[in-house]
Parts: sequence; C-alpha cells; structure tokens
Amino acid sequence: MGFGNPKKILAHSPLNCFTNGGLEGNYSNLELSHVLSPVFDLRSVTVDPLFSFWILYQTEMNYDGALVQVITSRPYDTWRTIGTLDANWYNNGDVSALANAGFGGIGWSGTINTWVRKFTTLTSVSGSYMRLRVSFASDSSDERLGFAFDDVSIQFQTAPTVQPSTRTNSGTNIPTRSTSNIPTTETSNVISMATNTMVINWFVSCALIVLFFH
Ligand SMILES: [Ca+2]
Ligand SMILES: [Ca+2]
Repeated sequence: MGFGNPKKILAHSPLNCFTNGGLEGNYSNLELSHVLSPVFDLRSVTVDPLFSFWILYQTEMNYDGALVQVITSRPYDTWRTIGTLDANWYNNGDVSALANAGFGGIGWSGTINTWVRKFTTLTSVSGSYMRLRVSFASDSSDERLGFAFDDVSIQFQTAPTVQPSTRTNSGTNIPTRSTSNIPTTETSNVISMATNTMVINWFVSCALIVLFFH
C-alpha cells in the first residue's frame, strides 16, 4: 500500500489517498501489504476512542480483502483485528486470503463504487500506547484495482459524568408510606458525554508511516 494521487480513482479528499496496487494498476497476487500508523500515546485516555475513515475498494470477492488491526503496549498484546461484521464496518465474513494470512476471515472484500465512511470503536486501547495498521491480502489469481482509504479520524471521548438528580417532595420531609409523599417532580440522572475529535492526518505524519511489502 502507498500514498499518492491515484489515476485509477479520485481520492475522497483530493488529491491524495492511500491505495494498494500502485496509483494506476492492480494489486499483485499473493500480496500482503500494510499501512502502519504512527504510535499514539493514549496513556491518559480512559474511554476507548472511535475510529473512522473513508474507503473505496475493488477486490476479488471472498478471496482478496483488507482490514484494520491494532496493537497496544498492554502486556502480551499482539496485533488483533478491530471491528466486527456489521453495517458500519466490515462487509465480508469469509475472506480467504485474510484467513490464510492469520488474520481471521472478516474484512472488506468485493466491489463498491463510491466512497463510504466506516467507523468502529477501538476496543481495549485506552491507557496504553497504540499503533494501527490497515492490511491487505490477496490469493494467487485474479487481481483487481485494490483497496483505498482516506481521511482517517480518531474521536476521543471523556468519561461519562453523572449529574445529581433534582427532587422536590410535597408535604412533610419525613418519609412515610403515604402516597402524598411521592415526589411530584423528578428529573432522571443525566449522563452527558463530551466529545472532541482529533483528525489524524496520516499524510502530515507521512515520515512516520512505515510501509511493508511482502
Ligand atoms: Ca485525501
Ligand atoms: Ca485474488
């Protein structure tokens, strides 16, 4: 996978995006390639952040595909696949080249004709360092244009704060079982969650991106 201004597609935010197979051609047979993110320091983060990016792909359905993985500084952590098979994330539960690469079988595989935004929670990453990678794998025949992504963002959330409820009693404040002491007004606990978004521009951090081609 590499970064640039492809001729085969229009980047989601032109001019540049990440894609594999080069800027003009198809990917290779038996390809196993990654885009590796910078290291993020999430030691002071208490709530797992949300990840989103825009993707566009044309791969051999059920055979070639891509996925996102993460590794943290937690003890004994290894690269693990982020997200599940659902409408907001992966579209395919049985991608043979991803399975053969040891990544399990879920990922994106097949063809879509327009950029779509995908998002998921980066589970079990808060409180540690984190590194992400977008990985692509293909089998031994039938190459297509490949997998492209653009406009990565990671949205951090603060911990939920519970505000005290407001309650007004009628009559005496001495609790009794009289129905007259039932609170007349009560607001339920309000949980507010402030959010702020940090847009990770992997292009700016390009010098830190390590590309592996196997
Ligand atoms: Ca772009
Ligand atoms: Ca193939």
